[in-house]
Amino acid sequence: MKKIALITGATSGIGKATAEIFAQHQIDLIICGRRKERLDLLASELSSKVNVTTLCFDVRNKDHVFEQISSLPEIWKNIDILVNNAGNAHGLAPTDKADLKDWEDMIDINVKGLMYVSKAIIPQMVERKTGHIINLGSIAGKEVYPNGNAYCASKYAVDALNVGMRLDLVQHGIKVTAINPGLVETEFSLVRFKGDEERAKNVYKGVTPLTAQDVAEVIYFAVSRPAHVNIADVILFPTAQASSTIVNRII
Ligand code: NDP
Ligand code: 8X3
Repeated sequence: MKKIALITGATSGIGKATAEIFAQHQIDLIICGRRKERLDLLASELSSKVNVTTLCFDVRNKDHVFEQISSLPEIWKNIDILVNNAGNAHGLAPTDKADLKDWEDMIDINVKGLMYVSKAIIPQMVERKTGHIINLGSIAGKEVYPNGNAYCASKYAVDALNVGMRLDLVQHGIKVTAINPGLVETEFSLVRFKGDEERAKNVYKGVTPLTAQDVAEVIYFAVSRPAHVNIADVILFPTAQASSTIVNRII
């Protein structure tokens, strides 16, 4: 039977690449993000392959998240796969200098946003005794690095929520998977450095980083395992990376 996936942050990077690979494998899509034009464009590109609908919301807006998800027509309500991907880093500065608003945004988006979307979708999975939740963590949620402070805290929270979901939802037959990448070249660094293209490019200087497609392939691998197999937790690095801080740059 055809499955339905809801992907947050599908307008760019890992979320967009995941939507594309899911469409190639006949998974119907609910694609989400704030940038409506991008959602509409992606929907029109993928709708020759699968059924696609869009939901435009900011994951920080709790009421809007619940309204949008409950507004889905009946045929879209049975979501089999939730990809909790929306998120970003904002800033890279030491604790004493970091912007408090950046810190608040990362907690509001990466942690609270993921909680709102999950709480809006999990009840029907519990009722149907099936479902698969993919949470995008990060190596930043396994090892803190200098100046990573609140971004790392947000991804450590995702790591804990991932384990918590798996422990609590196992009795309902729901799979929960964490995908924790290292360096992936997307719009991530451009957002982190507030549009500073030079600084964003430097993050990947001398390395071949992962692509969004590399991560999406691992996500598709996880969702395409047989019913009795759950990929619980994956760390995914470019070959040149060994930890949050050890990167073999050839410059
Ligand atoms: P991108 O910046 O390319 O994509 C981020 C996506 O999140 C966009 O689609 C954006 O959509 C969405 N998003 C951001 N803020 C909000 C919001 N407030 N409400 C709704 N959607 C939002 O980055 P990546 O693809 O790299 O990041 C995806 C995930 O992967 C994130 O959780 C990130 O932390 C994680 N990750 C990334 C790594 C990397 O090196 N790139 C490594 C490890 C993990 P829109 O702006 O349209 O709302
Ligand atoms: C993104 C990877 O190392 O920039 O989560 O934090 S890193």
